[in-house]
Amino acid sequence: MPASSPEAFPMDPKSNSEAPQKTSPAEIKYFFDSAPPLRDGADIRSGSARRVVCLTSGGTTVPLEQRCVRYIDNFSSGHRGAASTEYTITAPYFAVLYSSRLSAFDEIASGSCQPYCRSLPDDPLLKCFEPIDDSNVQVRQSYSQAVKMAINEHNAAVEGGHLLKLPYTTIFEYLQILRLIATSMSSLGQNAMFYLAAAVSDFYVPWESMALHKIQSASGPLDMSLAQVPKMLLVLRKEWAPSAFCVSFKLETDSKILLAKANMALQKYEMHAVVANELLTRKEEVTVVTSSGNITVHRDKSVADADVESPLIKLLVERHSAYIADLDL
Ligand code: 9Z3
Repeated sequence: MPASSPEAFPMDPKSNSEAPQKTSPAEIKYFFDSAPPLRDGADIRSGSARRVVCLTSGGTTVPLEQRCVRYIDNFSSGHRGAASTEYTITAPYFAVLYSSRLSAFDEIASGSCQPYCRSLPDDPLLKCFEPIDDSNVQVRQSYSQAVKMAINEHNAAVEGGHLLKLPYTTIFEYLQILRLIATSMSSLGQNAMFYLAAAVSDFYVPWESMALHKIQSASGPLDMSLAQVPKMLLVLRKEWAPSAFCVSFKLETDSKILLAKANMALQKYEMHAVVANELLTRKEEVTVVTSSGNITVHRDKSVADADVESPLIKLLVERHSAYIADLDL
């Protein structure tokens, strides 16, 4: 008898008894086959309602003193991460955990570029606002649209639970936050994605061998040796979040070595994609290096204000969906 028809389950004469009844696989199948289709079922099946991206941005600092006055920095304006966050939230992702660089000193407000603030000037407080009398300040007309959009879209993303911001400054904070996020996200399996655009220090001073106080110049030229920061990408892949889709970035200034280095990272750290970019052209084009070949993504120059992150995120979202579909088979 077909399991899809109610006749498959004639009433059991003992059905009134107190003994727990065993549910047959046919009953379970009938229940689900005959249930009215779930609203949003397609979204849930495709995983889009549960997908989360951990997106890192900005450059990590390496302090030279525990009570830090001086530090070594890694270049990154944070623009790539901020733009990518905005596009990722509108893609079929439920949430973005955005870890970005805060200023090296608590007293200084600016760190790296933040989502929804890309169209604001560098010093928005001074440029966007004007005092109108002794106690009131207003937004300058020329910036009112940009300020309104930044506040509305940012607040909607945060209040809607789509954007969680986790700031870091030093290499110590960055890697601890990454490990915390990754181990917490491992339960999402293949629905988790890592998009590691932060520029991460290769060398550092281990905390225990670091001077406590400001290094004195009277002692003569500074001669210090830096230890290598342990490579964490393979640990992320193998231990912290083994089923997640992982994208790392490779930055070089010499175009001749860029693709070879990106390929090396792809293989050595078992990334699903490595985005290769050159410092001077990073806003115009990037090459996505994968085991099935390379794809170069360009900014659409025919559109004013177009950026390379829009097609880049589109491509990576497609790749992540294909990765999930493959594992689901
Ligand atoms: C990148 O390559 C980013 O695309 C940029 C973005 C930092 C160039 P901006 O923030 O620039 O928009 O100004 N990030 C990763 C750089 C990095 O440190 N990669 C490591 C490496 O190259 C691997 S994790 O060895």
